[in-house]
Amino acid sequence: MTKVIKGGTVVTADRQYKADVLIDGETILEIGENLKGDETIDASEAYVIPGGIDPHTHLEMPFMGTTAAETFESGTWAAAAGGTTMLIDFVLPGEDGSLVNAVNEWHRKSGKQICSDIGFHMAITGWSKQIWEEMAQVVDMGVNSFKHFMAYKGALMVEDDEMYASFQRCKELGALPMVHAENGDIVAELQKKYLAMGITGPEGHAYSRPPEVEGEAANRAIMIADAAGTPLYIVHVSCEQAHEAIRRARQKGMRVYGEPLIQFLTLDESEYFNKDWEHAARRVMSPPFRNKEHQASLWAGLAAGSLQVVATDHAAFTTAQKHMGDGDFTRIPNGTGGLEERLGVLWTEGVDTGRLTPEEFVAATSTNIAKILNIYPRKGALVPGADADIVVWDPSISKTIAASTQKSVLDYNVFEGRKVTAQPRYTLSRGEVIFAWGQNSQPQPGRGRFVPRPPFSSANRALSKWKELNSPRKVERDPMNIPSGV
Ligand code: DUC
Ligand code: ZN
Ligand code: ZN
Ligand code: ZN
Repeated sequence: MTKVIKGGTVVTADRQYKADVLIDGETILEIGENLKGDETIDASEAYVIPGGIDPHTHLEMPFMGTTAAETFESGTWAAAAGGTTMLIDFVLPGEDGSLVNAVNEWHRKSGKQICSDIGFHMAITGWSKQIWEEMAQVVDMGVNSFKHFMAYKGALMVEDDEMYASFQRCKELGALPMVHAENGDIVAELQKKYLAMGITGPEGHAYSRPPEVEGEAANRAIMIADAAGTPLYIVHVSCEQAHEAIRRARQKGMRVYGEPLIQFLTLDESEYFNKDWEHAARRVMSPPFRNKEHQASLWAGLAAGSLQVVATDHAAFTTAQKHMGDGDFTRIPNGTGGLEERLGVLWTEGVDTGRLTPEEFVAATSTNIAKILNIYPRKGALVPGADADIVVWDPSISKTIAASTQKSVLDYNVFEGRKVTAQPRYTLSRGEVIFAWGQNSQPQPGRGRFVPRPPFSSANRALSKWKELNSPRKVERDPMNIPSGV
């Protein structure tokens, strides 16, 4: 069975051109003029883009005494409705601390539910011989990225020596280290300080996590990555201080990647101040929203290429869950939604305003992260042989974002009332239409697949020591890197 997407303007990360896209089964067969297929999908007056990839979600994540409300089913449906055909979810180790068991648990939770394809990152929340060993198994299971929390002291936070050891292990295994960059010690001090001052509401969350705390951690993580000889991916970059660290590192030839969130680009810190408790608490996430100067820095970074990826950190807690933190901002579950809105809001605030070209939009929502996570060109590209994850992106469909019409299970939307100027006419996942504008049918849960991501070749691993690392000599396992058994 073939399908042809007809009459649209194909937009990739580097160009736009009029062409039809012929799909055979699950993959793209040909891109060219006057193509014919068994079935026709109309793309006239629309763009044809690679499906969005959201590299940062927390579906059904146990966190801060509760579990994120978005399920793999509702999350992948919401994603499809917004033009996102793949998401990468963060696996957190459970009580037993086993990474392998955690990956299996995420497969168990997600497998029957997912409506589109997914991948996993693994979180490193401590350090032991078992973790060191299991990291190799996790890479064999198709997970080639490990995230380190520099915040959440007493819970998820890792120390510098642990991070250094883990980064070296990543280097050996061809995996990409990632960090949540916030200085957890300073955050803990500031939380105590503001609570002691009687500031207990959500504004205390913003006060206790200033940009300096993020900038310090970003700089430290970059230096540790350089010492370990690995690239580094910094998740949820919210401020100029972290962006500056990334810019500087890249200028020196280091492979450091930065991921601003759609929320940080378009929502600012005024959401926390002089607002009712619920309004502010629904927007509590870490790092918090910043002021307009920081937003301008992030937009500039996307245009200049010093920031590469726009994600959501979709961690959806209902209003009832947010109320768990009544009377103490440190207990408000951290997280906001955005999976369904990411492309529409970025198009409206980025492309419509002239801040981004359509090609830069495609790069930031799909192509760049596919390259960074080693799934390109199977994902993130419109080329023959690639998975037919494709969106017919229609700049004549506008809508006003409202919780009442979203696919997400949340009972609110942080973008409520915002008008977006383009939406998917069709979303295809491996050749199947899983969303059509104006129709409300849900894609089949369980049709999605886990996409294993292979380890990187040594050329991709190198940072500033790239010449040394790039030599054909196989990297020896370094006995100094084996933890003494905590
Ligand atoms: N930040 C959040 O806001 N939620 C989930 C985890 C994180 O780092
Ligand atoms: Zn984080
Ligand atoms: Zn996150
Ligand atoms: Zn309450």
